[in-house]
Amino acid sequence: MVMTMVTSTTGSDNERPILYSFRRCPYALRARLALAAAGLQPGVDLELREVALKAKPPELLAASSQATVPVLLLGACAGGDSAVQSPAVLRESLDVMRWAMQRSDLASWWQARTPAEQAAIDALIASNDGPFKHHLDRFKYAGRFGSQGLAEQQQHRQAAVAILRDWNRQLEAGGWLLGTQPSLADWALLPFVRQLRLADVTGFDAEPDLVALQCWLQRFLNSTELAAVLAEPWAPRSIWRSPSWLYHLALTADWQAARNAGDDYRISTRDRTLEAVGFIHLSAAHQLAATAGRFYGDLPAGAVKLLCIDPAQLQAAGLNVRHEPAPGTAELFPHLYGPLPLAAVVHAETWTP
Ligand SMILES: N[C@@H](CCC(=O)N[C@@H](CS)C(=O)NCC(=O)O)C(=O)O
Repeated sequence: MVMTMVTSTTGSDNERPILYSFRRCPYALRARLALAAAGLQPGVDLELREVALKAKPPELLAASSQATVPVLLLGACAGGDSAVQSPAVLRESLDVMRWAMQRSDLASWWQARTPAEQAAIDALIASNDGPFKHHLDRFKYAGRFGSQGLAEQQQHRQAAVAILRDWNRQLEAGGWLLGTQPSLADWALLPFVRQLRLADVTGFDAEPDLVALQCWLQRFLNSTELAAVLAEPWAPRSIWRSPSWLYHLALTADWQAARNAGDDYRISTRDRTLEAVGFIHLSAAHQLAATAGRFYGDLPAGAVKLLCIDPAQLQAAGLNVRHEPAPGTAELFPHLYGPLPLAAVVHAETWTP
Protein backbone atom coordinates (compact mmCIF):
# COMPACT_ATOMS: atom_id res chain seq x y z
CA MET A 1 0.00 0.00 0.00
CA VAL A 2 1.52 3.31 -1.05
CA MET A 3 0.79 6.57 0.71
CA THR A 4 0.13 9.52 -1.54
CA MET A 5 2.62 12.20 -0.56
CA VAL A 6 1.55 15.67 -1.54
CA THR A 7 3.53 18.72 -0.64
CA SER A 8 1.22 21.61 -1.40
CA THR A 9 -0.19 23.44 1.58
CA THR A 10 -3.84 24.36 1.57
CA GLY A 11 -4.48 26.77 4.30
CA SER A 12 -4.23 24.91 7.59
CA ASP A 13 -0.65 25.79 8.54
CA ASN A 14 -0.02 25.76 12.28
CA GLU A 15 -3.63 24.84 12.90
CA ARG A 16 -5.48 21.68 13.76
CA PRO A 17 -5.86 19.14 10.96
CA ILE A 18 -9.10 19.55 9.03
CA LEU A 19 -11.11 16.49 8.07
CA TYR A 20 -13.66 16.76 5.26
CA SER A 21 -16.11 13.97 5.82
CA PHE A 22 -19.52 12.67 4.83
CA ARG A 23 -21.50 10.79 7.41
CA ARG A 24 -22.58 7.76 5.37
CA CYS A 25 -19.58 7.38 3.06
CA PRO A 26 -17.81 4.08 3.83
CA TYR A 27 -14.41 5.58 3.00
CA ALA A 28 -15.03 8.48 5.36
CA LEU A 29 -16.37 6.03 7.95
CA ARG A 30 -13.22 3.97 7.98
CA ALA A 31 -11.10 7.10 8.22
CA ARG A 32 -13.15 8.29 11.20
CA LEU A 33 -12.88 4.84 12.83
CA ALA A 34 -9.09 5.03 12.62
CA LEU A 35 -8.89 8.63 13.82
CA ALA A 36 -11.17 7.85 16.75
CA ALA A 37 -9.15 4.72 17.60
CA ALA A 38 -6.01 6.88 17.67
CA GLY A 39 -7.71 8.96 20.35
CA LEU A 40 -8.37 12.06 18.27
CA GLN A 41 -11.46 14.12 18.98
CA PRO A 42 -13.23 16.52 16.62
CA GLY A 43 -13.23 20.02 18.03
CA VAL A 44 -10.15 19.24 20.11
CA ASP A 45 -7.53 17.56 17.94
CA LEU A 46 -9.02 18.21 14.53
CA GLU A 47 -11.73 20.24 12.88
CA LEU A 48 -14.38 18.09 11.26
CA ARG A 49 -16.20 19.55 8.26
CA GLU A 50 -19.24 17.56 7.21
CA VAL A 51 -19.98 18.14 3.54
CA ALA A 52 -22.83 17.39 1.15
CA LEU A 53 -21.49 15.53 -1.86
CA LYS A 54 -23.88 17.45 -4.11
CA ALA A 55 -22.60 20.76 -2.77
CA LYS A 56 -18.92 20.46 -2.01
CA PRO A 57 -17.52 23.61 -0.45
CA PRO A 58 -14.87 25.52 -2.42
CA GLU A 59 -12.32 24.80 0.32
CA LEU A 60 -12.62 21.04 -0.30
CA LEU A 61 -12.38 21.51 -4.07
CA ALA A 62 -9.26 23.63 -3.58
CA ALA A 63 -7.69 20.98 -1.36
CA SER A 64 -8.44 18.03 -3.60
CA SER A 65 -8.98 18.02 -7.33
CA GLN A 66 -10.41 14.50 -7.09
CA ALA A 67 -12.96 16.02 -4.70
CA THR A 68 -13.77 12.82 -2.85
CA VAL A 69 -14.14 12.41 0.89
CA PRO A 70 -12.42 11.90 3.20
CA VAL A 71 -9.70 14.51 2.88
CA LEU A 72 -7.40 15.31 5.76
CA LEU A 73 -5.57 18.62 5.61
CA LEU A 74 -2.52 18.72 7.78
CA GLY A 75 -1.05 21.91 9.14
CA ALA A 76 2.70 22.45 9.39
CA CYS A 77 2.74 21.14 12.95
CA ALA A 78 0.19 18.42 12.47
CA GLY A 79 2.31 15.67 10.96
CA GLY A 80 3.72 14.32 14.19
CA ASP A 81 7.43 13.46 14.08
CA SER A 82 9.15 16.42 12.43
CA ALA A 83 11.90 14.11 11.15
CA VAL A 84 9.32 12.53 8.86
CA GLN A 85 8.25 14.62 5.93
CA SER A 86 4.52 15.12 6.41
CA PRO A 87 2.15 15.23 3.54
CA ALA A 88 0.03 18.36 3.61
CA VAL A 89 -3.09 16.81 2.16
CA LEU A 90 -4.28 13.21 2.48
CA ARG A 91 -6.84 12.48 -0.19
CA GLU A 92 -7.21 8.72 0.29
CA SER A 93 -9.04 7.13 3.19
CA LEU A 94 -6.27 4.57 3.65
CA ASP A 95 -3.71 7.34 3.95
CA VAL A 96 -5.86 8.92 6.64
CA MET A 97 -6.06 5.56 8.44
CA ARG A 98 -2.29 5.12 8.23
CA TRP A 99 -1.69 8.64 9.47
CA ALA A 100 -3.95 7.92 12.44
CA MET A 101 -2.10 4.68 13.20
CA GLN A 102 1.24 6.46 13.03
CA ARG A 103 -0.05 8.73 15.77
CA SER A 104 -1.26 5.84 17.89
CA ASP A 105 -1.82 2.18 17.18
CA LEU A 106 -2.47 0.88 20.66
CA ALA A 107 -4.86 -1.77 19.36
CA SER A 108 -2.22 -3.14 16.93
CA TRP A 109 -4.21 -2.62 13.78
CA TRP A 110 -1.00 -2.34 11.76
CA GLN A 111 2.28 -1.28 13.39
CA ALA A 112 2.93 -4.44 15.41
CA ARG A 113 1.96 -6.79 12.60
CA THR A 114 4.50 -9.03 10.89
CA PRO A 115 5.37 -8.35 7.23
CA ALA A 116 3.31 -11.41 6.25
CA GLU A 117 0.32 -10.09 8.17
CA GLN A 118 0.74 -6.65 6.62
CA ALA A 119 0.80 -8.25 3.18
CA ALA A 120 -2.39 -10.16 4.03
CA ILE A 121 -4.03 -6.92 5.19
CA ASP A 122 -3.03 -5.15 1.97
CA ALA A 123 -4.42 -8.04 -0.10
CA LEU A 124 -7.76 -7.95 1.74
CA ILE A 125 -8.05 -4.19 1.28
CA ALA A 126 -7.18 -4.49 -2.41
CA SER A 127 -9.89 -7.09 -2.82
CA ASN A 128 -12.39 -4.84 -1.02
CA ASP A 129 -11.53 -1.58 -2.75
CA GLY A 130 -11.27 -3.28 -6.13
CA PRO A 131 -13.62 -6.15 -7.04
CA PHE A 132 -15.91 -6.05 -3.99
CA LYS A 133 -16.58 -2.33 -4.31
CA HIS A 134 -17.08 -2.74 -8.06
CA HIS A 135 -19.84 -5.30 -7.56
CA LEU A 136 -21.30 -3.52 -4.52
CA ASP A 137 -21.80 -0.31 -6.53
CA ARG A 138 -23.36 -2.13 -9.47
CA PHE A 139 -25.76 -3.93 -7.16
CA LYS A 140 -26.60 -1.02 -4.87
CA TYR A 141 -26.67 1.75 -7.48
CA ALA A 142 -27.68 -0.36 -10.50
CA GLY A 143 -29.44 2.56 -12.22
CA ARG A 144 -26.45 4.82 -11.89
CA PHE A 145 -24.23 2.22 -13.56
CA GLY A 146 -26.60 1.62 -16.48
CA SER A 147 -27.73 -1.82 -15.35
CA GLN A 148 -29.60 -3.75 -18.02
CA GLY A 149 -32.04 -5.12 -15.45
CA LEU A 150 -32.63 -7.17 -12.37
CA ALA A 151 -30.65 -10.18 -13.61
CA GLU A 152 -27.50 -8.12 -14.13
CA GLN A 153 -27.96 -6.49 -10.75
CA GLN A 154 -28.26 -9.91 -9.09
CA GLN A 155 -25.13 -11.13 -10.89
CA HIS A 156 -23.21 -8.32 -9.22
CA ARG A 157 -24.70 -9.24 -5.86
CA GLN A 158 -23.67 -12.86 -6.33
CA ALA A 159 -20.14 -11.81 -7.32
CA ALA A 160 -19.90 -9.68 -4.16
CA VAL A 161 -21.20 -12.57 -2.04
CA ALA A 162 -18.60 -14.90 -3.61
CA ILE A 163 -15.88 -12.56 -2.32
CA LEU A 164 -17.57 -12.56 1.09
CA ARG A 165 -17.31 -16.36 1.14
CA ASP A 166 -13.51 -16.05 0.93
CA TRP A 167 -13.51 -13.60 3.79
CA ASN A 168 -15.91 -15.84 5.71
CA ARG A 169 -13.36 -18.67 5.55
CA GLN A 170 -10.71 -16.39 7.04
CA LEU A 171 -13.11 -15.27 9.76
CA GLU A 172 -13.96 -18.82 10.80
CA ALA A 173 -10.52 -19.27 12.39
CA GLY A 174 -10.71 -16.61 15.10
CA GLY A 175 -13.57 -14.20 14.46
CA TRP A 176 -11.41 -11.53 12.79
CA LEU A 177 -9.84 -11.51 9.36
CA LEU A 178 -6.33 -12.12 10.69
CA GLY A 179 -7.21 -14.28 13.66
CA THR A 180 -8.38 -13.38 17.11
CA GLN A 181 -7.68 -9.63 17.11
CA PRO A 182 -9.06 -6.95 14.78
CA SER A 183 -6.59 -5.44 12.35
CA LEU A 184 -6.64 -2.60 9.86
CA ALA A 185 -8.25 -4.99 7.38
CA ASP A 186 -11.36 -5.49 9.53
CA TRP A 187 -11.95 -1.78 10.04
CA ALA A 188 -11.21 -0.94 6.41
CA LEU A 189 -13.63 -3.57 5.04
CA LEU A 190 -16.51 -3.53 7.52
CA PRO A 191 -18.09 -0.23 6.36
CA PHE A 192 -18.39 -1.66 2.83
CA VAL A 193 -19.88 -4.97 3.96
CA ARG A 194 -22.33 -2.94 6.03
CA GLN A 195 -23.34 -1.15 2.82
CA LEU A 196 -24.00 -4.41 1.00
CA ARG A 197 -26.23 -5.57 3.83
CA LEU A 198 -28.09 -2.27 3.93
CA ALA A 199 -28.94 -2.66 0.25
CA ASP A 200 -30.79 -5.92 0.99
CA VAL A 201 -30.95 -6.73 4.69
CA THR A 202 -33.21 -9.78 4.37
CA GLY A 203 -31.18 -11.30 1.55
CA PHE A 204 -27.90 -10.69 3.36
CA ASP A 205 -29.06 -12.17 6.65
CA ALA A 206 -30.49 -15.20 4.86
CA GLU A 207 -27.23 -16.07 3.06
CA PRO A 208 -26.50 -19.63 4.24
CA ASP A 209 -22.70 -19.84 3.93
CA LEU A 210 -21.71 -16.66 5.70
CA VAL A 211 -22.24 -17.39 9.37
CA ALA A 212 -18.83 -16.19 10.61
CA LEU A 213 -19.05 -13.09 8.44
CA GLN A 214 -22.57 -12.28 9.58
CA CYS A 215 -21.40 -12.50 13.23
CA TRP A 216 -18.39 -10.32 12.43
CA LEU A 217 -20.59 -7.68 10.81
CA GLN A 218 -23.18 -7.86 13.60
CA ARG A 219 -20.45 -7.27 16.17
CA PHE A 220 -19.42 -4.19 14.21
CA LEU A 221 -23.00 -2.94 13.90
CA ASN A 222 -23.43 -3.24 17.67
CA SER A 223 -20.03 -1.78 18.46
CA THR A 224 -19.37 1.39 20.40
CA GLU A 225 -16.72 2.20 17.77
CA LEU A 226 -19.30 2.41 14.97
CA ALA A 227 -21.85 4.20 17.15
CA ALA A 228 -19.24 6.82 18.03
CA VAL A 229 -18.41 7.71 14.42
CA LEU A 230 -22.05 7.81 13.34
CA ALA A 231 -22.95 10.37 16.01
CA GLU A 232 -21.89 13.88 16.95
CA PRO A 233 -19.17 15.11 16.91
CA TRP A 234 -17.85 12.66 14.29
CA ALA A 235 -20.97 12.89 12.13
CA PRO A 236 -22.69 16.26 12.44
CA ARG A 237 -26.29 16.38 11.23
CA SER A 238 -25.82 19.64 9.39
CA ILE A 239 -23.14 20.47 6.89
CA TRP A 240 -20.18 22.70 7.58
CA ARG A 241 -20.90 26.35 6.89
CA SER A 242 -18.24 27.47 4.49
CA PRO A 243 -17.22 31.12 4.91
CA SER A 244 -17.03 31.23 1.09
CA TRP A 245 -20.79 30.82 0.77
CA LEU A 246 -23.59 33.24 1.56
CA TYR A 247 -26.66 32.21 3.51
CA HIS A 248 -30.34 33.03 3.68
CA LEU A 249 -32.87 31.86 6.24
CA ALA A 250 -36.17 31.18 4.52
CA LEU A 251 -39.56 30.09 5.77
CA THR A 252 -39.88 26.49 4.63
CA ALA A 253 -43.21 27.32 2.96
CA ASP A 254 -41.70 30.19 0.96
CA TRP A 255 -38.77 28.08 -0.19
CA GLN A 256 -41.06 25.20 -1.16
CA ALA A 257 -43.31 27.58 -3.11
CA ALA A 258 -40.37 28.88 -5.16
CA ARG A 259 -39.13 25.35 -5.81
CA ASN A 260 -42.57 24.07 -6.77
CA ALA A 261 -42.97 26.97 -9.19
CA GLY A 262 -39.42 26.40 -10.48
CA ASP A 263 -39.06 30.14 -10.19
CA ASP A 264 -36.57 32.55 -8.63
CA TYR A 265 -36.98 33.07 -4.87
CA ARG A 266 -38.23 36.60 -4.11
CA ILE A 267 -38.59 36.89 -0.34
CA SER A 268 -36.36 39.48 1.32
CA THR A 269 -36.85 38.47 4.95
CA ARG A 270 -39.67 37.14 7.09
CA ASP A 271 -43.00 38.38 5.68
CA ARG A 272 -41.33 40.93 3.38
CA THR A 273 -40.80 40.57 -0.33
CA LEU A 274 -37.89 41.58 -2.54
CA GLU A 275 -40.18 44.05 -4.26
CA ALA A 276 -41.07 45.73 -0.93
CA VAL A 277 -37.51 45.90 0.43
CA GLY A 278 -35.40 46.27 -2.73
CA PHE A 279 -32.96 43.48 -1.90
CA ILE A 280 -32.81 40.02 -0.29
CA HIS A 281 -31.23 39.85 3.17
CA LEU A 282 -28.32 37.43 3.35
CA SER A 283 -25.87 36.52 6.10
CA ALA A 284 -22.28 35.42 6.27
CA ALA A 285 -21.67 32.10 8.05
CA HIS A 286 -20.67 33.76 11.32
CA GLN A 287 -23.79 35.98 11.32
CA LEU A 288 -26.36 33.21 10.98
CA ALA A 289 -27.00 32.33 14.60
CA ALA A 290 -27.71 35.93 15.58
CA THR A 291 -29.90 36.52 12.51
CA ALA A 292 -31.91 33.40 13.26
CA GLY A 293 -32.34 34.39 16.89
CA ARG A 294 -33.49 37.90 15.99
CA PHE A 295 -36.06 37.02 13.33
CA TYR A 296 -36.99 33.34 13.48
CA GLY A 297 -36.46 32.32 17.12
CA ASP A 298 -40.18 31.97 17.85
CA LEU A 299 -40.84 29.42 15.10
CA PRO A 300 -41.15 25.65 15.64
CA ALA A 301 -38.56 23.15 14.43
CA GLY A 302 -38.82 22.59 10.70
CA ALA A 303 -40.34 25.99 9.91
CA VAL A 304 -37.08 27.51 8.66
CA LYS A 305 -34.68 26.40 5.95
CA LEU A 306 -31.07 27.40 5.66
CA LEU A 307 -30.18 28.16 2.03
CA CYS A 308 -26.47 27.93 1.18
CA ILE A 309 -25.70 30.17 -1.76
CA ASP A 310 -22.71 30.11 -4.08
CA PRO A 311 -21.70 33.75 -4.73
CA ALA A 312 -20.01 32.69 -7.99
CA GLN A 313 -23.41 31.64 -9.33
CA LEU A 314 -24.88 35.01 -8.40
CA GLN A 315 -22.05 36.73 -10.19
CA ALA A 316 -22.51 34.49 -13.23
CA ALA A 317 -26.16 35.52 -13.30
CA GLY A 318 -25.13 39.19 -13.29
CA LEU A 319 -26.47 39.74 -9.78
CA ASN A 320 -25.06 42.27 -7.40
CA VAL A 321 -24.29 41.64 -3.71
CA ARG A 322 -23.45 44.67 -1.56
CA HIS A 323 -22.26 44.65 2.03
CA GLU A 324 -24.31 47.25 3.85
CA PRO A 325 -25.06 48.20 7.45
CA ALA A 326 -28.19 46.72 8.96
CA PRO A 327 -30.35 48.91 11.19
CA GLY A 328 -29.76 48.25 14.88
CA THR A 329 -26.36 46.61 14.40
CA ALA A 330 -22.88 47.93 13.69
CA GLU A 331 -22.31 45.09 11.26
CA LEU A 332 -22.27 44.95 7.49
CA PHE A 333 -24.55 42.32 5.98
CA PRO A 334 -24.60 41.01 2.40
CA HIS A 335 -27.64 42.19 0.43
CA LEU A 336 -28.63 40.62 -2.86
CA TYR A 337 -30.01 43.12 -5.34
CA GLY A 338 -32.28 40.94 -7.41
CA PRO A 339 -34.15 37.64 -7.19
CA LEU A 340 -32.31 34.55 -5.97
CA PRO A 341 -31.98 31.96 -8.77
CA LEU A 342 -32.71 28.42 -7.56
CA ALA A 343 -29.47 27.26 -9.22
CA ALA A 344 -27.43 29.51 -6.93
CA VAL A 345 -28.72 27.60 -3.87
CA VAL A 346 -26.20 24.78 -3.66
CA HIS A 347 -27.71 23.22 -0.56
CA ALA A 348 -30.83 23.69 1.55
CA GLU A 349 -31.38 22.09 4.93
CA THR A 350 -33.73 22.44 7.85
CA TRP A 351 -32.37 25.10 10.14
CA THR A 352 -31.31 23.80 13.51
CA PRO A 353 -30.16 26.53 15.88
N1 LIG B 1 -10.23 6.32 -3.01
C1 LIG B 1 -10.95 7.27 -2.23
C2 LIG B 1 -12.42 7.13 -2.57
C3 LIG B 1 -13.31 8.06 -1.78
C4 LIG B 1 -14.72 8.19 -2.41
O1 LIG B 1 -14.96 7.75 -3.53
N2 LIG B 1 -15.63 8.82 -1.68
C5 LIG B 1 -16.92 9.12 -2.26
C6 LIG B 1 -18.02 9.17 -1.23
S1 LIG B 1 -18.35 7.59 -0.49
C7 LIG B 1 -16.89 10.51 -2.86
O2 LIG B 1 -16.40 11.43 -2.26
N3 LIG B 1 -17.45 10.66 -4.06
C8 LIG B 1 -17.46 11.92 -4.73
C9 LIG B 1 -18.81 12.31 -5.16
O3 LIG B 1 -19.77 11.57 -4.94
O4 LIG B 1 -18.94 13.40 -5.73
C10 LIG B 1 -10.67 7.02 -0.76
O5 LIG B 1 -10.32 5.93 -0.36
O6 LIG B 1 -10.77 7.96 0.03
